[in-house]
Amino acid sequence: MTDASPWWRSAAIYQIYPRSYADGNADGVGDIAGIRSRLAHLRDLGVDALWISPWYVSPMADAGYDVADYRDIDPLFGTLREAEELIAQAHSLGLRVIVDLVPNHCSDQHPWFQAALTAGPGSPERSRFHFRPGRGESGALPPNDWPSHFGGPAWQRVTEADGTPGEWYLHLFAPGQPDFNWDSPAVRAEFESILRFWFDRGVDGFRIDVADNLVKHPGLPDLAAIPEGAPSPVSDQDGVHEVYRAWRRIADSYDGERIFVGELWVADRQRFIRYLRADELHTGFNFPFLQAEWSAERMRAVIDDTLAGHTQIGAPATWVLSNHDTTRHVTRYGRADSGYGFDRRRLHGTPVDLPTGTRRARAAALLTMALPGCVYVYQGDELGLWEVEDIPEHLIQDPAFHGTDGADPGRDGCRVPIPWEGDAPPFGFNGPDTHGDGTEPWLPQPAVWKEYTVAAQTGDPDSMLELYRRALRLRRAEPGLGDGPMRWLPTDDDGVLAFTRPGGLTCVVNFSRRPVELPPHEAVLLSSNGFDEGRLPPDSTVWLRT
Ligand code: TEU
Repeated sequence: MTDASPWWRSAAIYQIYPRSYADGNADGVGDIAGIRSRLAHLRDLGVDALWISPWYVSPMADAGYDVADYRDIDPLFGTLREAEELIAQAHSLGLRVIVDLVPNHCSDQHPWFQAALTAGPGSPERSRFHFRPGRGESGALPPNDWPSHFGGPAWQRVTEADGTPGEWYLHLFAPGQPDFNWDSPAVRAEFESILRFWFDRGVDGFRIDVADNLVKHPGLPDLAAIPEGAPSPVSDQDGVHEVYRAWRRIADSYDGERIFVGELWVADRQRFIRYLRADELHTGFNFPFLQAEWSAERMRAVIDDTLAGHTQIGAPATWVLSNHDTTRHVTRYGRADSGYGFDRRRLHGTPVDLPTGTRRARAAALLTMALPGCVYVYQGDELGLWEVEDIPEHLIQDPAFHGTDGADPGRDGCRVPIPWEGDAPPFGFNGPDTHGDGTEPWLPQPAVWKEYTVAAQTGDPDSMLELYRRALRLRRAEPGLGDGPMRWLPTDDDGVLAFTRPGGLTCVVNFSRRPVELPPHEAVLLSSNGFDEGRLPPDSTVWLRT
């Protein structure tokens, strides 16, 4: 990490899911006051930046990913003033702030969508969205065969002003999330203005929600009409790159390296890196890495593929283990099938070996922090939290659950409020003075999390939290970590990965079932799970000075 390299090529970035981080007004839902009261945790952890999931005005049809006003804060979370104060406070602690931008769709309560409903078919107001007549004699069938990610068709029929059933609008996600029409100049201008609004307030960057989905194939063709192997009509259309070129010009017009990170579910690496060309986005989430099973072969393949692609384009890689949409990795790595392929339905409730998942999560943390590029920490990763799979159904809020009548267990299991301190729920979630009383957190926390609170883990050398703190501190101090080259080292065992970084830092990961000899070294800098008679035990990582 040289001084000349911009911050975003090496950063450790912490994801805050605001409704579950900390609750400042004790109403059971996290908020900006809560984040501000717990910012010191992030400073002590040693991250460089925080990314805050959406905090804008929203009816919460999808936990804030349905935005009704992009320039104000939802009262559930606080006020615009508080957001500005949070940005300033974070900056004073040396933390950068990335906000979440949701450009693919808004809320059905957004004034533009409300105006589109009123204005009627053929109006300029409707041209900002994808309105179409239905199929069939009376237009009672959806305009095409696209499914929504949250179950059912991606189309909802509206009632026109005269009370008759009318056109349909496209929503790739919940019905409360109408998709914008990115062919509309008004939509493009609006988002450029929104970028400026937040850049003017000092934010250091944007995470772009479903960044590859904005532009749709013209004509919105049926999926059934797309030849096998042809590109999807809803994702990764070539036209989307022009949007990001325009955004990059705006970011570059501000001082201080303002950045974009794209949520890009683009599996083809060559297609993925096109988003990271020098005049487009700075970085994108490396989901193939998140999805990989816990095996040396698979991990090495995905690391090689990642680095080959990113080197080709000159962009830094990112390493992500979990986020607010995916099964927590302690749980994933504790399952016989440790990959992630959006198959929550298949894997939910299948056996989990938490001790093994936790060992592997520790090893994975050190692996990600030793790899070249940026590393992401999802709130609770640093506490070793796992997916909560027994949330009572009546408390589940995720539209992925409700839209599929529960066939998809949804994502609330990785969104359970953070345990901060104390012996009983809400574990200080709604303030240090209110444990044991006050309003219940919006999702219940497991009672055993009393051993996983920030307070309980602080000072315990064996805790996940202290491992993260030590690792992040070392990562910052070691000039060879973060951005820069890495070189694989040969190993005797094909269940072991070893690589070295500049400055003589070697990282060894043992995926095998046997303890393995360490390569020659001067010193042990950090180990995820200790040693077994001087050898590296299974499911462990060590950082060596060589
Ligand atoms: O997620 C987009 C996405 O493709 C998935 O991760 C999605 O959560 C999954 O398909 C649902 O089963 C982003 C946000 O991260 C997610 O929280 C939002 O729900 C979604 O976009 C819509 O804004």
